[in-house]
Amino acid sequence: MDPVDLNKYLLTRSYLIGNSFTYADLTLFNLIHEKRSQYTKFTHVVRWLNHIKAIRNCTNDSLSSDALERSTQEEITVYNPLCKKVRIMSNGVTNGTSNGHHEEDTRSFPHSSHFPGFGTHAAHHGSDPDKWGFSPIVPPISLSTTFKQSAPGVYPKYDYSRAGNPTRTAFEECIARLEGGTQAMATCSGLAATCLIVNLLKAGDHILCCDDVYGGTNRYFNKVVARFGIDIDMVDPINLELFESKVRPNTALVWLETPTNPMLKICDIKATVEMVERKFAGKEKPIIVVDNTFSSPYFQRPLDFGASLVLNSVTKYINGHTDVCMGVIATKDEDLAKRLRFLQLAVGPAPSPMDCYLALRGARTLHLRMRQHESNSLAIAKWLETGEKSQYVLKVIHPGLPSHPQHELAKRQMKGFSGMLSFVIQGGKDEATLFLQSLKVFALAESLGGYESLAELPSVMTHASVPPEQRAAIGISDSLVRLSVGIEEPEDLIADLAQAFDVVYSKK
Ligand code: P1T
Repeated sequence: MDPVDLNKYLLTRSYLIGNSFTYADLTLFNLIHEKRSQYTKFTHVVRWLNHIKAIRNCTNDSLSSDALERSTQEEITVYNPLCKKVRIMSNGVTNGTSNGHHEEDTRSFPHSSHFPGFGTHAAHHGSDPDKWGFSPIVPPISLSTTFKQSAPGVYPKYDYSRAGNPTRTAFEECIARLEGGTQAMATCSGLAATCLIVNLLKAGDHILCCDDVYGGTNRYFNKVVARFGIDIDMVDPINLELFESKVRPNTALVWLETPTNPMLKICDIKATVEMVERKFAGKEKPIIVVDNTFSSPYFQRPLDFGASLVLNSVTKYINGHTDVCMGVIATKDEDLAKRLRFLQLAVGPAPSPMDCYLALRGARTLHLRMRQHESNSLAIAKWLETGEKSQYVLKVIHPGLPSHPQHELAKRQMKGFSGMLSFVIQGGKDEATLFLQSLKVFALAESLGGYESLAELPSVMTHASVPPEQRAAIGISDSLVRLSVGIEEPEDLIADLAQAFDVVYSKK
């Protein structure tokens, strides 16, 4: 292979196989190094490495190679499929020695250990230009509600857009990949996704749900689903023994939300899955659902821990621009996917193609936004906990803080933290209200996960429908403020919070 062909091969291959590099590529790369003088120039390899660096952390599922760091022109670090570090020097020597000795991966939590290839998959999945016939890089918005049939009941893929639509498929393919699933089903809101899942149940079934969930989920379960002969128990998921004790023989659905809204409790997904498997050994197991909305698939993949279904309110981080209301369910379980696809058609919570287009566009930058949400929210959480106004803050709840009671579990289960945090402000409802009204960069509004910072009072806004005694038991008091930290400059956000504290407490 001459140098030019080699370059072309590597670059073309990186695109053709979804920006993934196989072990074979790495071997080829090592071979090139060994035979460099005969086959190619070092500059070609450097160009290739720069290219990989641009799409770093791209791997395929099995024998994938290369999160790659190139520290200098002279020294290049490759992470091979076993996540061992191999250093390659410009003189062709591997790892400073000629025997290719491997070092342990020393990358530190958070960020640096995110799911391999996430950014590349987010940017490309669902968009294969060739599937449309005219090779657009961006999937078209397909508005047609119906599709021509060649004979009654004979059609290539779609017949009616409630059941499926090409733009929706593009979005679903992307999310299935990002969640580590094989299939995804999009809906017209996050709650519609919840509703679709509940439609898998029947009268006489039991739902075991964690006690702290989005207020709308609580309301739907207790005020709507309960009317159809389905019992619901809402239990603290941190107390696994208690949680286990509420499992019944007719438990058909175990519902976790993690981190929870708004108390940011961390449910142990793996431990819950193991408990359910133990209790239902040899019997039909309940469906285990994890609402991943507060984390997004960038930081947490519940299917990897054995959850049957993962749900996201796309309205939040996945779309990320506060202009689409949608939901999505992903799974690896083909039978559940089939049943949910039937329900998409039979129940009808279809998202619009326009929204699918926007949500896919949002998903393309999920990884970039999540990193900024994380660093901004951590900066704010630390400032609230120890900064100049910390005397006005009784408690800060952020899973990334060592003070969070489940910080260690959060680090095990998640690759990082989103922009969500809650804190208890000194005083009561009046102080909290004045604080929220005084914010200038943060908007006082429900919802979360958008590029812009939002603040709210769960007890009278997102969780107003939760009965007061339940709110009190969970800790949703009138002085619990929830922040959805956006991607603005962190110093501007901190200055905004500081001036709002001044407004409230200068009056004291
Ligand atoms: O709003 P919708 O797209 O229907 O998503 C419902 C939903 C589901 N799951 C979680 C964890 C959520 O937080 C939400 C919606 N939450 C808000 C609107 C909120 O401000 O908390």
